[in-house]
Amino acid sequence: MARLTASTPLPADVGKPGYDRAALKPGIVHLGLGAFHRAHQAVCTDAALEAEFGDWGIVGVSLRSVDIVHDLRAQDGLYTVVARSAAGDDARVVGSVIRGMSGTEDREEILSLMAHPTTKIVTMTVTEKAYGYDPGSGGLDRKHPSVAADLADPASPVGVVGYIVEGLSRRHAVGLPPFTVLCCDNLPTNGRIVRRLVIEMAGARDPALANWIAAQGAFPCSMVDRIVPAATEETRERAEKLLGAADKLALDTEPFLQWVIEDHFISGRPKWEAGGALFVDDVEPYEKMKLRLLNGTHSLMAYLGQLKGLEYIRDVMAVPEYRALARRHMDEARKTLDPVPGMDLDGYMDELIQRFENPTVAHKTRQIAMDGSQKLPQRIFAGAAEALAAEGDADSCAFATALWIAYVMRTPDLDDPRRDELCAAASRSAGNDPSAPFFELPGLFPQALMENGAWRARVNAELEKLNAG
Ligand code: CS2
Repeated sequence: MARLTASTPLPADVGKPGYDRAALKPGIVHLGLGAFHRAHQAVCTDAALEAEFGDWGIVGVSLRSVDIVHDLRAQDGLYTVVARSAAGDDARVVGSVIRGMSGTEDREEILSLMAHPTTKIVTMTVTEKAYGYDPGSGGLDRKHPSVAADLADPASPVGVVGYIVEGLSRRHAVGLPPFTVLCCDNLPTNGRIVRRLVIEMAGARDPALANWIAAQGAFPCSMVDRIVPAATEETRERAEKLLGAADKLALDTEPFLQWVIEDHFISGRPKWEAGGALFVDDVEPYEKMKLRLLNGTHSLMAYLGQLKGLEYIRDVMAVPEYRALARRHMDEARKTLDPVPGMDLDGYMDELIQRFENPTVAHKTRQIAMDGSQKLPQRIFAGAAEALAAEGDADSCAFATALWIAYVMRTPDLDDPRRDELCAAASRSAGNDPSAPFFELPGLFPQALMENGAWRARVNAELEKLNAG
């Protein structure tokens, strides 16, 4: 079957870019061309362009992979997103990504584009582990491979922070304003974290550059939400049937999309509100809500599913006892949240349950279970520490922690950047304090949890139950 390209005639029931794509010029460089970006920000940008056309085309950069970039070129930047629910499939061909580039093949071109006057915003979705953030110091983890490489050779970056610093440095050198840096990863106060990492790395090469970024830069925080499972052969086959053309980049997702952004942009932005984005003064309450209610519960279910042999989140939700555990976790996490402006938290939680149950979304527990060391601090541990400080209940967080430890102990091919340390901890686990080697890992648990004997005993009790069962 012929490949999807700009000249493919699309069926009437498939959504398509409602603007003159040939006239679209780049204004955004996006780092991290994975499924999440393509089904979230790119979709929202498509709607923004339709509502108010402007020079906001996205040049998508994959820092490592070349295949996706080649596929994108072969399809003129086009791909399909199918929003799936029990009510049916809603397919849309997205046009906002006008080009792909790969860090492996096109580094110089990427940096030139970042330093070009037309680039107004650099956005990213590179996952938690890519930043080289040291939660202990709040700054750069100088042992992180790409951080170390970019500190040693800043003009030829390989990591996300290195690219941003080199791009900003080139703009500084020619008297251009900085681009706005918009982080779209699941980190709390993501903009503030990235700002600190960028300024620290810039300061290591040129204090004047760091001062300029600190004074002139903009790093709005944002909370992003859409469940986007990794694409499979089935995803591609479905898209092919809907389109009548082959699409190697097709994605399945859910109908839901949320994006909450601090409205602080140096040189303008697309009309993202047309795609459902909400602009607010302070994203933090929304981030906490999402990280603790959605992502925390997701992680709990992912480890539970992995331990019980359940492949998808929807399978975990189909077991009444496990569904109740998900609900219990949300009820506990909710108590640690401040009011969230304009949000009805009960309604949000009910909707989450429905989203997790969506029978048409095949979200693998294995996918969510990866990188636990990078995810649990903000999803589980921070909320547990706050709940205990307020003399509240953190039993479900103890249960989630025990599930993760049991999963680490039983998974020989663990997918986590701290794999070696975690496996070493697992091999030291023994006696009546089996979680102790995990609590000893640096920069993982907050001090308050490390020092809370009663909560640790609870983790151990849950772990023993899991190990016995
Ligand atoms: C998931 C998230 O993989 C994971 O860890 O919890 O990717 C989740 O699906 C998204 O944050 C939803 O917005």
